[in-house]
Amino acid sequence: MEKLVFATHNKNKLEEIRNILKDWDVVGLRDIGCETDIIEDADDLEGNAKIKANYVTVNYNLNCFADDTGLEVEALDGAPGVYSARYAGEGCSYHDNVVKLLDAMKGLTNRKARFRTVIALNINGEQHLFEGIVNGRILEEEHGIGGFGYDPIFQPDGYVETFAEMPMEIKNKISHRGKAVAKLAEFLNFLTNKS
Ligand code: ITT
Repeated sequence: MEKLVFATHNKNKLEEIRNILKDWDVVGLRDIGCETDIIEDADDLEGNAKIKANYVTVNYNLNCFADDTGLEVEALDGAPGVYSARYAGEGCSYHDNVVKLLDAMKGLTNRKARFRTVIALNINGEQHLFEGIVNGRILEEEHGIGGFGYDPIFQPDGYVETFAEMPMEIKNKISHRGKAVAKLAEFLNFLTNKS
């Protein structure tokens, strides 16, 4: 199996993606001895995904991809967006972010939101971008204990459960990252079959 680095320290994301890219030996940053916390200081998701993928390509010369995800809430003009990880401040927990968002949305009737993922793939000296979006709404309280991040308050359109109440396989099928990774997988299959 060909090795492909997923430039993340996030174990949840690594596990989710290994479940999707079953034909590849997907390894995380720690697996290649990279403990660096890569600074994601771009002002959009595309920029941050490129920063992380380029870091691995430049320093380790390995085929690599990175993703960046944001939760974009319509009534908050797209916030927390690119700041989703540190919405409640540097070093905050997932739960701090959820509490801050519920607070910011108190009394708002427009609960529409979407998760958006951008993946940057650096392979064979080229860079390719893939995007995945899932639309849904932010509930008024937390439901479920699965998943991570904002999952307990995000209900995807067409479902009565939040992401935190669904089996990972269902979330992966319909989620922002699932859709972006499906595009990535299709492209990787195309490359494999070509060679
Ligand atoms: P890396 O940069 O190390 O990959 P991260 O935790 O910063 O990991 P992202 O930049 O992709 O992850 O995502 C930013 C935040 O958005 C993340 O910290 C979560 O709070 C939230 N998030 C991302 N994907 C999510 C998902 O599938 N479900 C719920 N929340 C998610």
